[in-house]
Amino acid sequence: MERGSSDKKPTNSKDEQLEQFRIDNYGKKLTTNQSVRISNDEDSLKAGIRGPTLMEDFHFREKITHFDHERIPERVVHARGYAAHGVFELYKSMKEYTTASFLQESGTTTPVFVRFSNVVGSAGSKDTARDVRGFATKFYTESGNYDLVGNNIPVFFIQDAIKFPDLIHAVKPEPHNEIPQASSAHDTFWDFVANNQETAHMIMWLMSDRAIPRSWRMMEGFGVHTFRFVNKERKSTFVKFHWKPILGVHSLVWDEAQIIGGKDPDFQRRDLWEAIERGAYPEYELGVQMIDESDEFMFDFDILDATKIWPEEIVPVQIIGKMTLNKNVDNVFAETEQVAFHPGNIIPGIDFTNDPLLQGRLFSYLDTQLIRLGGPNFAEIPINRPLCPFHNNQRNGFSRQRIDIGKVSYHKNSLANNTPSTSSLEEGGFVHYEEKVEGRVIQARSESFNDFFSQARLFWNSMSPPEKKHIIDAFSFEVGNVKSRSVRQQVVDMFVHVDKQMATIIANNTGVNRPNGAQSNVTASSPALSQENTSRYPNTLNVGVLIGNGFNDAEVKNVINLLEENGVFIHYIGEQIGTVTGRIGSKIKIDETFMTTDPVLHDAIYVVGGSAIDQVKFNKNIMYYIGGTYNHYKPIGIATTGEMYFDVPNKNNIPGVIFASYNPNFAMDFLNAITEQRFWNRIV
Ligand code: HDE
Repeated sequence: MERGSSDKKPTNSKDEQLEQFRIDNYGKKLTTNQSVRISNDEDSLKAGIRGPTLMEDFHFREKITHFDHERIPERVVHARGYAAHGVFELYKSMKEYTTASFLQESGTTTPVFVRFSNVVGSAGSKDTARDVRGFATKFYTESGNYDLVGNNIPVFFIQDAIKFPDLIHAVKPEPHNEIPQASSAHDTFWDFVANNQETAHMIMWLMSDRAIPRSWRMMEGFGVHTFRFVNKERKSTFVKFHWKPILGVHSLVWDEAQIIGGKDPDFQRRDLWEAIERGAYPEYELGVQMIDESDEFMFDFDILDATKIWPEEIVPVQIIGKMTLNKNVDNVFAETEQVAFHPGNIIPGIDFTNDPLLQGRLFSYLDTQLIRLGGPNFAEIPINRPLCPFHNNQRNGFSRQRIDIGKVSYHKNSLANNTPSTSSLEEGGFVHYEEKVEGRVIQARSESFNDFFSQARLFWNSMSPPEKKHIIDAFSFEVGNVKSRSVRQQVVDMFVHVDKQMATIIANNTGVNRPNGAQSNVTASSPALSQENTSRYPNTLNVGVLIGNGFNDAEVKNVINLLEENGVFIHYIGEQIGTVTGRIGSKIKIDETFMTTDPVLHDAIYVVGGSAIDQVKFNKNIMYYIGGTYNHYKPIGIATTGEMYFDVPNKNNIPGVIFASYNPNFAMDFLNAITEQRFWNRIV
């Protein structure tokens, strides 16, 4: 029996608000939108049983017309996305720095809605493209909606919003043939990069493992820009926002990401959906970096430049709260597609800075939403409604839902006692921060924005050897796909400023001359940038168990129990959907066959083996799964009954391959290997 969620208890105040809009069609009579009951939904009204369809068939016309208009424009960027509901809980009062209502008392909880997205691909493209991930959070606070519209990379390609259309035109499929989809590996993108060298730092991140996250649950989020906190005394502090995933930051391997794109284009949305459905709620801590206004010019980078980070070792991240995503949407169109994020949605206690990238964004979001959501009334769409009611003199427009009563719709007035009335600062009115500004009207960029390579090199210096190798491989793939030799040469000549050895290998791999320029002389590194130093847990990693009949009941049970106790997700993979039976009769339900899944879709495999109807094919499949898992550096556990599939000398010296025979600690060793996740020192 399939039912909507309207019979479930609301999880928080936003959920309660949404509840009044949810419709459960289960068990109801079919009607038109005018509520007229329908007697036939199979055949249109015709003049004669084999005759033409009649115009007067109002049900047919209404049904088809509605269908014809079902699509709205996809987002011009971040078109492919997926969202979930949750809650943010404050650990630590930030009263000293800000009056933002949701940051006042520790323990305060605020409903949130989060949309993750890919920037480049169309709505129907694949999840695992090499790309920046959007990480947009709407906080439904008591003083209005606050949107933190961030990415999973802390810097951006460009410094001024006026260049955004150029960047996006260059990275999207080329206009003459609409190729390639969801990929930056083509001429126009790299031509843009080489001719706009402020991109250098961002490109290092984009070529790194950060651009192919294992899961949205395992990536960081960043507000990117410098914002302000403003406190009761109207003192402002510069602030950058960070989301830190509790599970640590983990990535796919590029070859794996490409295969997943075909095997399961929905890999990341499925991962989020399933984790939430299973109650393994994704969690992220909110961190802030703060710089006192008086220290604005203390750094060797401009704090208004969105191509720069504030290294965590210089400006520490203070953790102030935690967000938990605990509910999937009921309807992707109504919620995920219609949600409208806007960095301009701020609340008292938070304010903007003069970052020219942020300033431009403040115009773009509302503007794009006017066309995407069909007019100015989209704040009335349930997912976009604030929790507190809103009152103003705005009226009319397409699809107005509310019925504002009375004849007064202007300010100031006497007929309605001058209401709705404005609020003073003390009453919670938003008062813009009174920043002192002076200067000439000028179209130019501050010289303090001119250092493009120091932090790009800082990033490179901070990478572990496997991470550096992945970056070189990514460049070799991306630039190798560029047809213009001149562009390939320009890219190599640009990235020599980051690292000469790196650029030389890329030059060799892409058939251009070795670069002559000099690399930046930065020697510092920032350990916080390397994923090598992240946390590792087995929770929610998924292990494919390759199993047939005749397994060792006690051995398998013991291993699976330990993995499940530690939060590992188990998927039994066999010859056919059904059950397999152990030596002493225990039954295991097979969830997936070798055909329906693939080694790229699992974080590790446990090779149990056994007997099958077509033993030759069964064995061949197991060998394929071992090969795929091994080549992507992932853990492999070999049961005593699986030995024959991995018959090599020196068994104990293969990184991340754990054998059960003669090993009383097999289950724990395998669990530790799963937790480790990748074994980069493996020879593949
Ligand atoms: Fe966006 N961006 N952006 N962006 N952005 C949009 O707004 C834009 C930038 C980000 O899940 C659009 O409603 C400009 C930085 C996310 O619905 C659009 C510039 C960051 C999302 C737009 C930037 C972002 C968007 C398209 C250059 C990270 C998806 C649809 C200054 C801090 C939100 C829409 C969602 C979406 C404009 C740069 C994050 C066109 C002009 C930097 C997460 O308005």
